Amino acid sequence: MASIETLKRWFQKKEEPVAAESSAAVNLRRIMPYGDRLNDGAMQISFTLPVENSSEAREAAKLYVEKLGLSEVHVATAEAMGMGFTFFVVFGRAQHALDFTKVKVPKAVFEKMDFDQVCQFAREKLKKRLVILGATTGSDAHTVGLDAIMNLKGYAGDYGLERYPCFKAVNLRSQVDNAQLVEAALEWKADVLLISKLVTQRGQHLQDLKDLLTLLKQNKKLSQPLLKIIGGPRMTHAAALKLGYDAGFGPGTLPSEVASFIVQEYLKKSK
Ligand code: B12
Repeated sequence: MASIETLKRWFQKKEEPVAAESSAAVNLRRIMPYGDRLNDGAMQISFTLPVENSSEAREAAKLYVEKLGLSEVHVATAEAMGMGFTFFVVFGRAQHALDFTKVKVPKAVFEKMDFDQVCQFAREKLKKRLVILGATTGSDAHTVGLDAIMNLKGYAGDYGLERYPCFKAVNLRSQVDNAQLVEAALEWKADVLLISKLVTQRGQHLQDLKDLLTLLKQNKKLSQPLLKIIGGPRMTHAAALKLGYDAGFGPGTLPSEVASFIVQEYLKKSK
């Protein structure tokens, strides 16, 4: 384990005048990791190697990070992780800079509204109580994300969809089969499907999501329009669109954002 003094020395190695540093403006066309000084490239990486903790293991961790292109590599922590595995925390300096102005991330386009605004919008423009079915599908047993969006009490001080009088929100919970979900959509005459996916081993979540779309397309008795929205910590809007869904929501999503998207998108699609 590295001492605090060693780490301090590591961070302070680049001797640049502090005054010049603090007055320097961030150049968004050339951003770099920041540790102690702007643009010092300092990064912390953690990973596990399948070897016993030893001085050779620590050297291997250092060599591996150097192979990734980092310089001034320093192994800060090496901890045994059960038999034959060691966990490392390593510092190093990156060389590369990135043009932040060129980074583009597609996001669902909608106006963010609060609880009352969503209800008013639905009352005035939809004139219909939307039926929303939520499920975590396939083998996935994670329910917390979907519950955060749907539960009456809500998430982060934001009411869940079950609270909205303009929605009939039904949470089918976890490990729901694609076929079961389609049946439920028919039975409830669903207008919106909310699918949560957390477990992503070997891309199985993508296959499940593709299979669900195929099943939905085959069934001509489903309500139209039918919004299909997916979410989860590894989900992005771009990935959802690529799969053929209407939107994808990732970490930190609030129920009111999903509610806002639903009412606005439903109106667009029903015209
Ligand atoms: C709690 C938890 C569990 C609990 C789940 C309890 C429950 N009832 O949900 C239990 C212990 C059962 C569990 C089991 C497993 N888990 Co687990 N689990 C977690 C953990 C710690 C937290 C997940 C969570 O609740 N997050 C909080 C919610 C609020 O966040 P969220 O899901 O991101 O949701 C937000 C957004 O993504 C979005 N959202 C989510 N869904 C939806 C849906 C829609 C429609 C919309 C609009 C938005 C939306 O809105 C939410 C609010 O902002 C994560 C690690 C982590 N820190 O994330 C691992 C994690 C998800 N689990 C993982 C794994 C591997 C497993 C197991 C396979 C472990 C095992 N070997 O047995 C099993 C799988 C069981 C199964 N069959 O699914 C991995 C998944 C890795 C991967 N790439 O697939 C993680 C990432 C841990 C890790 N780093 O390895 N797990």
